[in-house]
Amino acid sequence: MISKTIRTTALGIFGLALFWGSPTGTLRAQNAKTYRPSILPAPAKMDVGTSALLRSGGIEITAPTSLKNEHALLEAWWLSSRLLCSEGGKNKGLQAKLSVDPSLPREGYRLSWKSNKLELAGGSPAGVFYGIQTLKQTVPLDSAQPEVLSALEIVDRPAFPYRGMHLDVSRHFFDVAFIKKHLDALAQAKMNTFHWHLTDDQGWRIEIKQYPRLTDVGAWRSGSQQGPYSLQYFDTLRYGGFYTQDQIREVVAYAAERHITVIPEIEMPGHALAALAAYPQFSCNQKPLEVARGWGVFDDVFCAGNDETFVFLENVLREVFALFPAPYVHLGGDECPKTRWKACERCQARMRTEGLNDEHELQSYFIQRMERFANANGKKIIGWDEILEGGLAPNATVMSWRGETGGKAAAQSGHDAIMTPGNPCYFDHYQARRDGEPHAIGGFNPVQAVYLYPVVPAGLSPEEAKHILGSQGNVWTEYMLTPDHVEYMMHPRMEALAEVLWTGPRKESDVEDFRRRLRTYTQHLERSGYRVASHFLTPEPQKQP
Ligand code: TNX
Repeated sequence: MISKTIRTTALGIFGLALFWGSPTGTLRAQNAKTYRPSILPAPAKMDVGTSALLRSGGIEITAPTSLKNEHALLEAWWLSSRLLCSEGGKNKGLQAKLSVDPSLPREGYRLSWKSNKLELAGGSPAGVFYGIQTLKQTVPLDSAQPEVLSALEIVDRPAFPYRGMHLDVSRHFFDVAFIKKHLDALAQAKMNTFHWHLTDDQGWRIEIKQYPRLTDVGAWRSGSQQGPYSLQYFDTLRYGGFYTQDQIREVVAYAAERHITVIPEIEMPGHALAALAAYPQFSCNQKPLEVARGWGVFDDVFCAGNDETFVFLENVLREVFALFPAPYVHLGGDECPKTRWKACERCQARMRTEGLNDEHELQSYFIQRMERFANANGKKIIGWDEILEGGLAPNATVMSWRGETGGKAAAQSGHDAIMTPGNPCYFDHYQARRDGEPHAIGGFNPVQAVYLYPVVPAGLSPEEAKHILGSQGNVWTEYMLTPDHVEYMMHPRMEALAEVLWTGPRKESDVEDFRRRLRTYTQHLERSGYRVASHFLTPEPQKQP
């Protein structure tokens, strides 16, 4: 057990100032305005009592060493919130006890805060961490006012085990500082998975020591498509960037401290132009190729007939597995045109020797072969729902993006699925129909649609429904050039999805309460420097489509 007492002089002075400032010389609960915390995602059960928690100075934390991080977080929060906790005018400081109670759900927690005693137990360190995220929202934003925090009893747990956000760093690149800020926002919303889309046609973003050209060549393009797709306008500026392996480790560790699993995505067999520009010998034509400057789907894909392609990809994945402790690796599998395979002698020969009837079965062969490698190395694979075509890899988890059909079919055949249907999980779609919105890829996914997303497709039996692990918001960045724009597209849609995934599917009648809590939450986000879209917070008439 470690136990620590911290007393900060600055806080003590603040405490005295408050007492002097009150008319009777003591600060009493009834004299102050009671602050009713607005927690987002809404906890499963919250009772707000009447006994007062007043501002006070010190904090004394008892916690087992397994909660070292959480201990530090609680301490940092207490000090930065400049709270003062006292009772009957006696400045007592906060006594906090953190613990792990394995009888609670793994990510769940129980929080009790009465007067100057706070007890927080989690089913695991993650549960304690989420309790602290809740705690951070119990404090009024402007701690200069002598508000009273009411006593709190919260029992909470997530509805879904997979609560994710995806970010495409290939179409546009975002540096480590941004990724960390992004992870902070995820953690605060109790999201537990970051799906990092690291490779695509327009840029390879992860250093692979054995294949330096992947980043020397594949991380850079000679220009970028600008403006609406229909304009077909390209600039001529060299654009790119990548993460070194040290940076990847730094991000993975940063995420782990926040109980976020980072799932890397290495796209195959399609969306591979950046890799093939670096190593054209793994394409069917084996001719020089360029990193894509424009968006879309490209015919040049990894050659499925060449054994060397598999050796290359296995070597790449070996390095990837060593960097990411996640149980999953995402192998893409989406939007792979079969044009080159149809004309490729090696691919056709592979189909004959393997007895494959068409190129869809060749795609299955490709993914299943890579799945065997991943499984043999202790990793499970995730693929976009195209991996269902031509036969699903035996242990694969399906990410359902073309509607719900893929996820439903996967669950019905006993496979796990993660629901990310374009509607409403694509956060690259418009969130409002009004003039002046920044250009988006299309579609319309307003916050409310995300908030009312039921996650589990209709028509599944309770057994099948267990295979729906959760959902994630996808942020494809063809039309998002800056961190500010990414945040504008993410918030508050991510918070809406976070509440669905944590609290459970929501009803129309929950919308106004969410909006109310979201206003406070947004103030917290904005104070921390996040850009938040305001359409849902201050609704205005929408244009007709
Ligand atoms: C489809 S979703 C893609 C991406 C695009 C996205 C744009 C998926 C598996 N593939 O390559 O960026 O649409 O919304």
